Amino acid sequence: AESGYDLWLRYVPVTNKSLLATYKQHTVQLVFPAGNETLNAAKQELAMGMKGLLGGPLPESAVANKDGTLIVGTPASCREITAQPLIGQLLVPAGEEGYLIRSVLVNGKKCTVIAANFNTGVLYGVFHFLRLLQTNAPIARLSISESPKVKIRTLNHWDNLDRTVERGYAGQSIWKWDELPATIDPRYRDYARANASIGVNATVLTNVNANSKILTAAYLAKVAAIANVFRAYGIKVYLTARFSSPIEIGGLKTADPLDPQVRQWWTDKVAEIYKLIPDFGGFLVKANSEGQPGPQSYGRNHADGANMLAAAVAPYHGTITWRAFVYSNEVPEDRHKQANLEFEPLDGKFNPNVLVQVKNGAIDFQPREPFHPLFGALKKTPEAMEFQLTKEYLGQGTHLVYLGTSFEETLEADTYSYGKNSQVRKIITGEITKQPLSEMAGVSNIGADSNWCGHPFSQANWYAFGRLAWNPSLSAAAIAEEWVRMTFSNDPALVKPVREMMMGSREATVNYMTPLGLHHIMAANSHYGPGPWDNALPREDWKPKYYHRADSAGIGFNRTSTGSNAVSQYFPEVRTRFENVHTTPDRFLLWFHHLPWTFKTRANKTLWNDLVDHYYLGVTQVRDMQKTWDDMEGKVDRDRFAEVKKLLVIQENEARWWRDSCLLYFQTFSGMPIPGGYEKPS
Ligand code: GCW
Repeated sequence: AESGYDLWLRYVPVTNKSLLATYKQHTVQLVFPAGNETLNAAKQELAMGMKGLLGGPLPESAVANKDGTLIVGTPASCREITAQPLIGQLLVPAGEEGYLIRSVLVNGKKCTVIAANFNTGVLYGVFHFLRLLQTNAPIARLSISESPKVKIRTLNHWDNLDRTVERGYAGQSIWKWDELPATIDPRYRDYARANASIGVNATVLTNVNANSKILTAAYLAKVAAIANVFRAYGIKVYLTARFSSPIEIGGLKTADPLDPQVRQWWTDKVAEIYKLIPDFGGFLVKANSEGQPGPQSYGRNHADGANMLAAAVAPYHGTITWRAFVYSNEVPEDRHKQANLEFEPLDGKFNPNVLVQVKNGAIDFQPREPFHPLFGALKKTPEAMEFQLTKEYLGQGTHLVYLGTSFEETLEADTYSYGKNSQVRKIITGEITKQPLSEMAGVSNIGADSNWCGHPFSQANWYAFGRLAWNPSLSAAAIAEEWVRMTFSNDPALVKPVREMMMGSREATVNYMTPLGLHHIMAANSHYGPGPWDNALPREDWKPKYYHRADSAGIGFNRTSTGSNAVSQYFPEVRTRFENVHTTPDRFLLWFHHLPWTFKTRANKTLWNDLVDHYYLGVTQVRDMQKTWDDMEGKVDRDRFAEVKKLLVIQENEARWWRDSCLLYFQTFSGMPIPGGYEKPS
């Protein structure tokens, strides 16, 4: 039975006869001397892949003496590569993690070379080569050169030490703290393989709502055991640091970042960590947000806090990623503005090994948000991207929502921070900011479920994240296609419809949940299901009314200069576009404007009718997804077919639940009818 455990690394036989023949022609034998754990990992993967895809491992040879030899390694590991001056030249721009895959003549023989400057690049190159076969791509004339555009490509696990996962919908945490370090779950290695296959090179093992216990000696030994597995795959381990750790596990009276004893405590703690884990990556910190401790508790600011930790890890080349997701204990006038208000004044005050990590939007991983106004606003500080892979506000474990399109939308948004064409992606990579450090993080959707991510299609979000962190210019559609081919099949009758279903899936969810710029109208606490009505939560800004502001006059959050003026935090071109209702794109209409129910939208409808149409369209789109999937019967193994089918039934039900609840609720304000021709809300 197909459990989905193998993710996109299934390595099933190539069925197309003529392709199989050419693939075999180009993989007649293997020259791959491997003398260390990373090269061994790459070699094992290649053997596994070849066996699955082509039916057998390649015979090994010391020299390239036949056409069709595959040569793999670095100039240091492989003489056939050392002997090629051209390869050496081409490798210069590949840097630390890059690689090339080329069809070249070696000793007069037609060979394929997978070469890198360093071992991890070889591993990445091998995965790329396997991907070519997995996706049935041609391999006869290759001239591929790749290197990552972002330096730190990180999964953020919101995993707790008791194995619960905050906003996790795929079972318990895969980190089995109770049996570590003695027992090493084989799954850690498969996790590393999956990540290396998409270029993820960093993982934060613990929740940003951190527990200081992770920094005790007993837990650090467990962390070291995990790091020992990941090292071969080029993955560095990071931890979250609870700011009050010096008090909680250090016995100090304060955690004031300017207190010499506190600073010494962190210096010693970091030394202890690096003794166990010489390649430890550093810390991710959530401070003074949602009740977490932080420097502000001592009258200090984010830079004081970050720099204290940065100084401690700097001698070991560690980094500090400091989150800009700040949400205070006092009810803000508009929480949209808080991050810019707190961080803009600190630009230039952070140590060089600090990154500020910004969520894609200013509220909180909504089905759709405009890009965060902090992107491009910090000119002297590297800004890291934080995307969410786990679908907290997006149907969680049950709805099929491909987030590649959502990531792409944010990465391609133009901030105008350095003039026109200052896309978010160029800020993240450092292309226009010239920042030497860069990072993209994804809040993990991984758990102990047999298929890792809960919904079979949620694996695509992990995959898309990794591919975009490697190269933020890739297209969501191309990534979806790769994933479909590797995860399901290369059958053209499956690839195109399933890819298109994925490409439309997020828009469908926006339509049945929060169309036209609505946001945060989910059920309280769980954030699952609709909840636009009042709730019993104790704070005004925890009630959906704070966001949708519906009344008899209209609906929407006025964030223009006559309202909260959050638009003022965007660069002038963007600000003016959002300030004016006529230049605000439909998708952000109610995000920035409070409009009368009878307002005429671009579609030349009343706002009410447009809203109704979007909610109904969302349901129709889910039904179309069901039809598409039904056609895949027999083209996908029975287990995964049945599981997705079952989940789509739930999704259709819940899309109607969303539509009907929201429309019936908003109708109490608009007092307008559902236009004729539509099925009745139930
Ligand atoms: O969206 C909120 C989530 C919290 C999360 C927080 C954050 C880790 O509801 O569960 O806490 O964001 O990103 O810090």
